[in-house]
Amino acid sequence: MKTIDKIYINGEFVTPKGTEYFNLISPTTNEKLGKVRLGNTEDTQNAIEAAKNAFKTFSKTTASERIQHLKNIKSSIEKRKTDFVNIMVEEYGGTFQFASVSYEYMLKGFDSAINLLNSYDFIKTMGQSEVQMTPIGVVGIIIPWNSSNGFISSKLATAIVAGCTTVIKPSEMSAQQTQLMIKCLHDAQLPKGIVNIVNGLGEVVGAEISRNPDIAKISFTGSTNVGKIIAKEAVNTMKRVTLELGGKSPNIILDDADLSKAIPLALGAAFMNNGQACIAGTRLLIPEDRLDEVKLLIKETASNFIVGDPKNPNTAVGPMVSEKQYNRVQDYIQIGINEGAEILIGGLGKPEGLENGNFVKPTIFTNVNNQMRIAKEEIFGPVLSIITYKTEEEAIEIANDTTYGLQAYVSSSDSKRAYNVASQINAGRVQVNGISHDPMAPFGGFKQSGIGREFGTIGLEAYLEPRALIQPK
Ligand code: TXE
Repeated sequence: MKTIDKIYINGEFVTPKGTEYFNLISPTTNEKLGKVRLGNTEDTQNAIEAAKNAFKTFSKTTASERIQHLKNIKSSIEKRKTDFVNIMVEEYGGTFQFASVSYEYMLKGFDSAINLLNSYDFIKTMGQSEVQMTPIGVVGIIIPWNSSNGFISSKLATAIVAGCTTVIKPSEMSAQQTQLMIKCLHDAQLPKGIVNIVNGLGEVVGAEISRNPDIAKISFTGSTNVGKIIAKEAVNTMKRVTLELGGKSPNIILDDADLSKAIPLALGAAFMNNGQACIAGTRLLIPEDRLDEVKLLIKETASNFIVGDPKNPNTAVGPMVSEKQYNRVQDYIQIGINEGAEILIGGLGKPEGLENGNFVKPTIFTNVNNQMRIAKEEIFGPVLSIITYKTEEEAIEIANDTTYGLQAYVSSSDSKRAYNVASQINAGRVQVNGISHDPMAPFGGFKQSGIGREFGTIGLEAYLEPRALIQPK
């Protein structure tokens, strides 16, 4: 049983002033793994103070100094691959496969950050003026549980590229993963105060970050509801916000697509990260006259999917992060049934032999229309809705008929045609004939999927403030 009773402020492990604990529960067995002591408002203020002081010097560091810090963090993370993967599997229930890929992405993220520092022009000429891209200040980073260390590392790396200092609030449910990351950052011997991490509740630590005038910008990933709360609070002190929120991503399979490729991809997109992914492809748009073929192929493909112990390297879908999340997904499956959708695979309840954990049967609904709640709302579990269409125009219309716009998927045998369709979808990223991650491409959403972008040059500029120096000719 582990007790995590330290937070990280000004380069030191300190005991929080907050005295409450949060229990860490295994998603796989529902046994208690340990507990974490939660920071309070005063802890958050101390962290912000440390970041504010550190900013005075860190904002003036050179590109080569920042590159060295990024290299040090990367090498420290490289020494602990097994721990990163195992703790993610144990604490969060991410599959071994997913945890391994996430770990590799983390490392690649540092390479991209170093490339960015080598290539980005912090002083530009615009018109007849010199435009200096200056670090914005202390950045508050508020993140969820579904890829905790991935979010910490990518947002922190961008902050370091920009010359910003940080106060990070991860989810209380990710305390062991956070602790491991803190050890790596500490071993990397970063200058004191450039990274401060406070475990705690959203309404306490997150709320203080949102309201404190010494935070210049917030980078948030999480639910659309909490994103709105943060944005409302942030406006009081004119903090900049980058919000990466929910999604209900459409996956359009065009009538000429090779289904033997498109269907496994569709299931991969729907069930990635146990379905707990903002970019999950949760609405599968199928040409009406290929529905029977699709159903057959889905049943065949899904029958090979292993649901179960996330430690097993062959497992495709592990448990939901918490009992609360399990119940939420069950509620949505019931809603789908009540709305008249038909279950192609899966359904209510736990898979046989997995009654102890928060396991959901991966569920695919047919006979869904785009106005049903299961097609409109983010479920955040392995639940996929199949919607049929008659024409390409109708497919695009259905894809765009959503309040979200984070990601979309298009499959076609003709990549020019796929690009043409992709160009008409209102989403921040469209994956064409596959799924990949490009850490230099902007990531973020149209509409209620958020504000702003992370990654690459566009993501970096959200951590910078332009200052134009102008003098009369
Ligand atoms: O997310 P929250 P939750 C969606 C998904 C899921 C639902 C609820 O649909 O079922 O959200 O998950 C902090 N001020 N996503 O409740 O609440 C909180 O402590 C400041 C989508 O876990 O959005 C955590 O650190 N901060 C998503 C972070 O916000 C506050 C990923 C995210 O938690 C706060 C996760 C407040 N008032 C869930 N309240 C995605 N897009 O990837 C909470 N927080």
